[in-house]
Amino acid sequence: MKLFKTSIGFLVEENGILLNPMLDIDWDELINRDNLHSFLKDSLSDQKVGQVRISDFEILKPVGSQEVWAAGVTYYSSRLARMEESKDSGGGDFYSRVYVADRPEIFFKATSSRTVGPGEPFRIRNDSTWDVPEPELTLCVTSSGKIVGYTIGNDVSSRSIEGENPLYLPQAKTFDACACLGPCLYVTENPLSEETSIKMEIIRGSELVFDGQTSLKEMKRKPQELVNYLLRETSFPQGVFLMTGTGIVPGTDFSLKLGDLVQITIDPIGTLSNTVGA
Ligand code: DO4
Ligand code: MG
Repeated sequence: MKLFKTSIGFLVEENGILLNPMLDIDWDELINRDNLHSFLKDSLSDQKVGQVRISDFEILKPVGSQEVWAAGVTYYSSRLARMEESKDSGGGDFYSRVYVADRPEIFFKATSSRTVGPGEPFRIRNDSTWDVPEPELTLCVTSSGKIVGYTIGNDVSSRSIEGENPLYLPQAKTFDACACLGPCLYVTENPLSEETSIKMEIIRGSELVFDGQTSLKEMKRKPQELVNYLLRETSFPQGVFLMTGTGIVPGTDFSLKLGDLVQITIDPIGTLSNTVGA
């Protein structure tokens, strides 16, 4: 089922039917439940639950006060891209080593306040010359380390800054409006299938300037493996969001421009659409 955060509560969509369970509960408390799926099921069985239309609501980013973390170099295509962009700075070897190492690359991406939701503009850095969106399956993880939902993330990145020196990674990754999340939390009892596809289109004016596709099969690490590393020595009292890395990298001649529309689709979660803003 899909769980949407709105300005006046939350909505649940199941089998194409959108319902308002009218529960007076804080978002942080709601999504930090290990039994989120059964909790939502039970709340939908209440007689007072009414059917609604999504167009009557403002859909917000599905994050409360949680931090957003990200894994990197989890797809072979990302390993290749990182090696290419950092070859002149001597950083390439780090990426081939982390791809095969037991310990994954995991980094802090954003506070909730630096993320944007569906339809909201995101930013690229003014001091960067090469910028890309990174479409990533994003895990909603409880404080006990359970993956209770999935959303779509865009780990917006500066390739010129991360390529200049791997030590610049935090500046390449974290800045105002540097991450997009949404449109909902897909809450399921079963892990997403490896056949799940991730697609990205970038539209400039009316022209499709990039489209690409991958699938979870191509991901080298398992979602739970990444979560276990993230929580090893770090606690997240309200839970945490974890982006799982990109498997789609536009060619070296591509850089985002102001006004570009980025559409990322992961069925069954939906499509996350955002434009590059000032
Ligand atoms: O090591 C740099 C970051 C890689 C990344 O963000 C990704 O692979 O998605
Ligand atoms: Mg990434």
